[in-house]
Amino acid sequence: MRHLTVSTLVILMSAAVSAEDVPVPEPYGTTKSGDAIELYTLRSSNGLVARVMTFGATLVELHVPDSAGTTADVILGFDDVAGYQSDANGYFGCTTGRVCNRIAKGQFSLNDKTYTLAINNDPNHLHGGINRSLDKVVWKARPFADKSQTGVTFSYYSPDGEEGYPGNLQIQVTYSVAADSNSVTISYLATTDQATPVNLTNHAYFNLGGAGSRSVLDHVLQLNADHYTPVDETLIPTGAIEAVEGTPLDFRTPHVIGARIESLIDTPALGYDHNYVLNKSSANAAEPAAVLTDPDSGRRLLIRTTEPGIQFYSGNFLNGSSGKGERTYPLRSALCLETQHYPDSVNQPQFPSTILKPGDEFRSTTILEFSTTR
Ligand SMILES: *[C@@H]1O[C@H](CO)[C@@H](O)[C@H](O)[C@H]1NC(C)=O
Ligand SMILES: *[C@@H]1O[C@H](CO)[C@@H](O)[C@H](O)[C@H]1NC(C)=O
Ligand SMILES: *[C@@H]1O[C@H](CO)[C@@H](O)[C@H](O)[C@H]1NC(C)=O
Ligand SMILES: CC(=O)N[C@H]1CO[C@H](CO)[C@@H](O)[C@@H]1O
Repeated sequence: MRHLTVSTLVILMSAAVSAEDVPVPEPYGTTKSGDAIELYTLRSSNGLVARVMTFGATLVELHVPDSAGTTADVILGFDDVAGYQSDANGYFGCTTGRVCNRIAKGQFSLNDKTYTLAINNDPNHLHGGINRSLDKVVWKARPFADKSQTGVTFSYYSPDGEEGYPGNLQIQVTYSVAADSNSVTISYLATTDQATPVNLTNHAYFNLGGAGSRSVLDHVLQLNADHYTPVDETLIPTGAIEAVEGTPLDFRTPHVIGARIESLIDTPALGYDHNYVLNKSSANAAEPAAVLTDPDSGRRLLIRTTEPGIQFYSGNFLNGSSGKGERTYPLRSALCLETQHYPDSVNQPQFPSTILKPGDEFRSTTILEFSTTR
């Protein structure tokens, strides 16, 4: 009987998600160049609330319940678009590309042509460039809702030569929240008319105790990775794939993040900032890549992805600048788990390819699944 009541309720609630629940745009400020930015709110019936905006197709807020049912916003960000255009923005929550992470010396060759990109992370190219990287452009939004989910599909047309990359690239990023879940799915689709490197990620900074909590060094992390890609002094992969076994990078079983970080502080990465090679049984399945737990609040995040790699970054450049609601973001008060192809793939023939060809589709999915430990 109780069962029947619950399922009837679920059916009623699902039926209640109709055209009127299609997320409506709210104003979120104006960019320096005068573009009006819109914010959309996606909700699940379990208390998860995600907010996304047209500037950079960015995940702005992500509220999830703790063990006691109290929600907190677990990602770093700002109160309006002006914050996202300020120097204090370390790619918070944005869509990163055309190619996330670094390309050595901002150069690559494709079909006998050499391409030169902006050097914005001396001596390398980082996260798609300077003025027109995907995190800094205004995307078109198409909100949607049906019985099972609500979401927004952002689209952007990047013309041939933008930020130095070849090909007219049509990109879509969809954020969706399943009606009766505590998860957010982020999926990407891109097509081109000339061969070009593409790999897109979301750059959310998490603190499961709530954005603005002092540290993530007490969070517990597990990564489904036996190997990583070691880097040189400019953080470019040497091309090797090495075992994590016997190093502070070994998160094959759960480890407290702060337990072994000391030995990495005097390295060029200043802490954790490493690409892990995910253990995959198949190239396309969205398999578990990482489990992050905050023992204090009991919040847990499971990340699944179709990507072959994940960058674990321990917030080594956060410096106490202020964000949402005047909270400050001190050193190592948040971390990123960026699902991706391996850095500098375009110059590393032995790494999985990131070249998208005309007629092919770039597709990639990452799922952020929240739960509690108690
Ligand atoms: C932190 O770094 C940002 C970006 O470099 C800079 O704009 C800001 O002033 C710094 N804040 C503090 C508190 O040092
Ligand atoms: C980026 O924009 C700034 C400010 O508008 C400009 O000074 C600079 O030349 C631009 N850089 C590139 C690489 O386009
Ligand atoms: C990865 O897969 C290998 C081979 O199946 C297995 O031996 C190893 O334990 C797996 N690693 C993790 C972290 O699960
Ligand atoms: C797993 C995945 O989606 N990776 C993509 C990275 O980019 C290349 C080129 O577009 C795709 O072929 C891969 O599928």
